[in-house]
Amino acid sequence: AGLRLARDVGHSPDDDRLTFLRDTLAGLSASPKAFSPKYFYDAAGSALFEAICVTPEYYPTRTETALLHDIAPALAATIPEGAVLLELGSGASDKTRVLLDAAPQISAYVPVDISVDALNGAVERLRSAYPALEVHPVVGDFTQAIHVPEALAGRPVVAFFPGSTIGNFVAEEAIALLRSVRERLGPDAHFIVGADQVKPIDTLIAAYDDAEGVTAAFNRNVLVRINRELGGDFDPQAFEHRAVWNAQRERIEMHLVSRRAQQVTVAGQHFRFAAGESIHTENSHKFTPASFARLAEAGGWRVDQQWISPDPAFGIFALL
Ligand code: AVJ
Repeated sequence: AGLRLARDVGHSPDDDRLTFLRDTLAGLSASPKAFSPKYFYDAAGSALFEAICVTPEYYPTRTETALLHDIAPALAATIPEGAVLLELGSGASDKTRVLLDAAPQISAYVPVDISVDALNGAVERLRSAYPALEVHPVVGDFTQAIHVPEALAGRPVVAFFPGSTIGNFVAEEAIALLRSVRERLGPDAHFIVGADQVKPIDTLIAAYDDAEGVTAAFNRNVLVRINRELGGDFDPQAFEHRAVWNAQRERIEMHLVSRRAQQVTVAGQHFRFAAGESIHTENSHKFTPASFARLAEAGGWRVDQQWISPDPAFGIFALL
């Protein structure tokens, strides 16, 4: 309702569709086939992710939220007076409220998210709950769209990247993202990052393959989205949801595995699948305090403080 959303310069819904098309065709032409997890988050995918967060198996959201509550006073003490809180991949902005409640010195909030639907709902709710807070939403891919709006220039900046979304990136991409946050926000910026921790494999697998099949529906939804937005003819049920632990790379991988030999058409182009052939749809890297510190340092930051929850272990890292 009357909500104005900033877009990063040069980006329009048409550009977004073309980028999605180009990435999808490239992913289906690659070997092994792969998609970027950022395309999960259309309106239906964002809603399915919210549903995943309340399954009994998906511990990260409730664990991180509880940890945030526990450490809120300590975190708030690190946040400068008048700070701008800039959140990468803000989604429903539920965890943000814990910080906003604990740190009333935050003057402005800049949620950056690829899903306009998720942003709309979140911004409306935040504006009514925090009338004194300046809210400047930005629609865009946070790997490209990180900047403080002109109107807020000069205020101290605290970047916030909860949810272990950093785990979606391979090390090289995560380092590039950390570096770009540093470059764009300056040497005085703070960065609060949530990073899920390595733990027993059965706990990890269950979190990405819940009994009710919500994660399976979330995974298949990318095929539904391709059908609708790009003119595809995927039969989503002809693909099995699979979550596997890659021990060498310390990550959960999600795949969509073709149940049979089949051909799929997207935007007039044909792609063959062998029986058992997979599309790799997501990586969720898991960290230890040591592996996360190494990553942060490679990205131009150092860990100033860290908090790890009791099992299931989840980490929040304050970087400077
Ligand atoms: C939103 C990226 C943090 O990797 O755990 C949840 C997405 N994928 N279940 C994650 C997700 C499958 C989630 N992140």
